[in-house]
Amino acid sequence: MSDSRQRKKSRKVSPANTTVDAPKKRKESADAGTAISHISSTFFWIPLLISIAVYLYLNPALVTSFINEWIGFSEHYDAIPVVPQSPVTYLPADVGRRDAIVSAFKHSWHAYERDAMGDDEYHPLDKRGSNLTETGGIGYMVVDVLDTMQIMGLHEEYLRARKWVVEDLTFERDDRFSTFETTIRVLGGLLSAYHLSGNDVVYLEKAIDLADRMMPAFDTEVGIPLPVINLAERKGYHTTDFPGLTSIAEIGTLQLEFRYLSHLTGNPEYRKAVDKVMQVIQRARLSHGLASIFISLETGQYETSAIRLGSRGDSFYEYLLKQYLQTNNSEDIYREMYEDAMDSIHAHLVQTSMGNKMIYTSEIIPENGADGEMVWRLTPKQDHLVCFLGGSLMLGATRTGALKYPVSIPPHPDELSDKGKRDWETGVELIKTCMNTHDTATGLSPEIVYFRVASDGMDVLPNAPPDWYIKGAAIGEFPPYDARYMLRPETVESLFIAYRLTGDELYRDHGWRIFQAIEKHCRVESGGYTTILNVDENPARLEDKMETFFLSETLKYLYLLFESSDVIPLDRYVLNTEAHPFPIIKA
Ligand code: DMJ
Repeated sequence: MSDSRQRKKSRKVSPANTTVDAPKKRKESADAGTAISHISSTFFWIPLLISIAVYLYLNPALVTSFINEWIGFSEHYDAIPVVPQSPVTYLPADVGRRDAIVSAFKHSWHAYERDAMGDDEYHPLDKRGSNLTETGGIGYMVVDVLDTMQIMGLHEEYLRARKWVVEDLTFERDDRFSTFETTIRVLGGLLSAYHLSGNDVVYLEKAIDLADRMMPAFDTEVGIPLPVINLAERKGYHTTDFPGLTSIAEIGTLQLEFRYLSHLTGNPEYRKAVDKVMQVIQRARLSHGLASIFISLETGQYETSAIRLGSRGDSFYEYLLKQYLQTNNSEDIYREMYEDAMDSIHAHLVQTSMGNKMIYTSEIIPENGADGEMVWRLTPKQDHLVCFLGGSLMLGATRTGALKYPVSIPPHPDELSDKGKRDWETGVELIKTCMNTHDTATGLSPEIVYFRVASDGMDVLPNAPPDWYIKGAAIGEFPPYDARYMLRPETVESLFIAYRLTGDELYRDHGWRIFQAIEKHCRVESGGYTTILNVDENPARLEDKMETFFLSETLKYLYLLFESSDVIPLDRYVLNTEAHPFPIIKA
């Protein structure tokens, strides 16, 4: 039974029963029939109306969904409900902050529309667009951003974007595109736009066309997809940098999209292709349970390479949990793989910093030892990308680590298993650490930080930072790559999840501070936002690029952080790694 239907049922039964019983008793002791009738009518209707008013006050989602339905907007959130949402789970919007995020979105989108409509990427300083290849755009920006406009209720902008999809979007492009990026941004964007539009078939047709062009990438020896695809040729390719190899994030972050497409079309081939990839990954498990970033396309075995939760590794771990959630917690194999991975992360990668005892994650890197043998070195390096993990661990704790479901908001310790408590605590601490990396001249976090360890020799330096530093950053020199902030979403993604799971205003305050820092240092007055080269430089030097994930993820997560919790509720949606919401489906 649906969530709202269940609520409607209880509204009809319980208040009416109690109010009808009370006047009946009075009737037995009264003499005048007319007076009884008047009193009973008064005592019937007033408590009933009060009960309904109280009930609606505690369940504002009922009112909003009724209004949405009335104005024809209901399909946007009409997903399959998994569990009834308890009234105490409702978190109201912070309207002022939420609307400030919408203004930032408009500031970006209108500039892109003015200067580069339809191009894959946008350069706000030059006021121009560019494409991934010379054959023309594949809707990288427009499609990645459709659902943000739907969620924010930007109807005019959305309709113009939809028109572009109908009239101009084509995947008949004779060049090579990343299998992974095309899946998470374009296929994912089309699928969520399809759902949120109430099944506008335009998006599903485009999604099928795109997926069919990509399917040949899976025709390899063991079934793991080639990292590059020519969309016009319908043919997969190796990369020139790492022929014969692909990365674990690239092959482990396709599953939500292809499975959802199978669900929508009834065609099992998409699902079978990505299921096979998961079987290869499962068979390749290394004894320590962690994934090296590279895997051989020929053998399906891991290559000796770095082990990390950042670039080339990150979203593989994210999708282990989300595959379990997408299938309504029904496929235990993904739960087992996720729990196994989280155990290994805790056993090998989670560390405590020297100064303020902050929790962070290390990488493990293969190197040549003194005798020429291969040795593994623990490296205290954490990418900004790893900041997705705090929220992911907290979300996992309330699902795979829950002793009852749903857990309270925030969960009571009795509601979590020991591993659930462990994951929750690590998640909370990792978010604190990620927030601490915003303690820079701009208030923005660098792309990569190193945590201090005894062997780094930095304790001989005056003013050595107590916990972390940006490697290679020196006053007066061109900033290292690590020092940049490129409008990434991972910290605000975790803040959004943490807020929804705790209701703790601290997370909204953190998100607001990050947004204000973005406004101050990344905003381009003529429109758009851009990358900054050094988070420790104020005023910051700019680099002319506004990534699509700024609009599809960073601003969407910020918007959802300040929006009420009945918009994209986490018990009904799973967000792909590019923040495209898909409804949780029954297996
Ligand atoms: C996004 O494209 C996705 O989140 C991906 O998984 C890795 N990170 C970028 C944004 O930082």
